[in-house]
Amino acid sequence: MKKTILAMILSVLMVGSIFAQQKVLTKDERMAWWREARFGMFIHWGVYSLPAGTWDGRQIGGIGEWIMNRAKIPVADYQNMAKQFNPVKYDPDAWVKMAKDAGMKYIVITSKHHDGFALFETKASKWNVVDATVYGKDLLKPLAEACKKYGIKLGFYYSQAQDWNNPGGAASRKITKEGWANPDSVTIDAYTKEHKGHWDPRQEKRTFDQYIDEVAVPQVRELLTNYGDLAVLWWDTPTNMTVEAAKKLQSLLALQPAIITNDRLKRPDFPGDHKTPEQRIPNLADLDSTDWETCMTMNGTWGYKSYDHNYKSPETLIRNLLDIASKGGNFLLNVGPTSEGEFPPESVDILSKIGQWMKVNGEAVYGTTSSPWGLFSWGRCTNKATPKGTSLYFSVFEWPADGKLVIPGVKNSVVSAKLLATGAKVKATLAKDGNLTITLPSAAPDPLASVIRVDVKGKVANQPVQPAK
Ligand code: JFZ
Repeated sequence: MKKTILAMILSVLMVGSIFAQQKVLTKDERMAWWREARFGMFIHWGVYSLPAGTWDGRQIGGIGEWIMNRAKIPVADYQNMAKQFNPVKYDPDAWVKMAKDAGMKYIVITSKHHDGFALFETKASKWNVVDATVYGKDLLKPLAEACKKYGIKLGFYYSQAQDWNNPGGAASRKITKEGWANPDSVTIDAYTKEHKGHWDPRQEKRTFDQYIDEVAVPQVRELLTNYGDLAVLWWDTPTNMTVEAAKKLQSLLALQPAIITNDRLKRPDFPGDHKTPEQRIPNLADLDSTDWETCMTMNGTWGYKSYDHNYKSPETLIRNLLDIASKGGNFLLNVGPTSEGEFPPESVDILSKIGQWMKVNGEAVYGTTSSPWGLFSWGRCTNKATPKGTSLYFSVFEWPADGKLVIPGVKNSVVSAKLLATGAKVKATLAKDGNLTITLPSAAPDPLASVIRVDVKGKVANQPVQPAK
């Protein structure tokens, strides 16, 4: 008896001292690396990469990871299909290296998407890569190791509410235009209407609350415990979420004191640390001081679809990144690997082209803050405080025909100006009226986006947004 009491007192003291050592971080402290990073990789990977957009010989419309819902595939059939999931070419080291070489600073991967399939070892459900596939190994452990090796931050996407295979999980019928390749082809049959989105009685063998307690909460605890330091927890689609369920999930985040979360746990009471505009870049006028991250696909789907080759150009994606950085946001660019575990060749090519550009021009992105001028018709601006003043980065999309770039309202004296692409100095003259005229070579040195860095003295005040030449 005495021993038990002594043991209890000791353990209370130990837990107390662990908490005492744990410094509570402010939001600014937690967000510091994220605001500096600006660019990350989203990875949507799961057993949906195996049908890759085709079921029963039919091409299923919409985004690939929704195939089970879109084609109303019965639970047994979907799980039977998944047994063949065997990503023998999965090379997490190569994945992380591709992200790093592209200039990305963090990775967010779908640990469990709406089909409920866990890419990790879990005691809460047999519906996971170890127990339900021939592959039989945790996919996230080696990714976490590779991220550590290359100094890339790792985040987990977790679909906390929607789960079409673990009984009790929600099934959304609400289809927003964003995220769907062809919203017109959506049909909702009478059964799913009556069954709140479900299409298989097996999906209703538990209540939503039971699902939260028996699957979501234990799995999120596993994710926050078994993979070392986690940078981000990316919730998604709060269908049917209750405040109680959200509180349970949110309280688990204390397991990772530095973690950052998004605004998709439950709306509107759980805003998280940042907003998540999807497939679009917000207009300047719609932004407030809240941190934000645009997530976007390279083609038209998040999860791999064998026949979607409609990729955006590296030029568009680099300009998107510059547009986003000029407005103070982050860019989370998606890759949907194949069921064998490879990035689609188009994605590999795009990543390497972005990487080549970032190697030369990355300083116009990392650690920058939004443009003091708003948008220019010919391009974008980012800026960064230096020990002596400010570096202004002008990214030119439309090269001026007369070789002159005029920036109005400049009050700081110019120290130097150069093209990042060639390193060549350019003439930058500040007139009395505040017009800064940069004289450029006749052709753009980089067809994707040419950056001119102008170092000025002092801080640069925000300018009234005005259309510039
Ligand atoms: C969700 C998922 O359903 C989709 O599969 C993908 O993972 C994507 C990143 O997130 O889709 C959404 C979520 C939110 C909105 C639209 C699509 N939204 O807020 O408009």
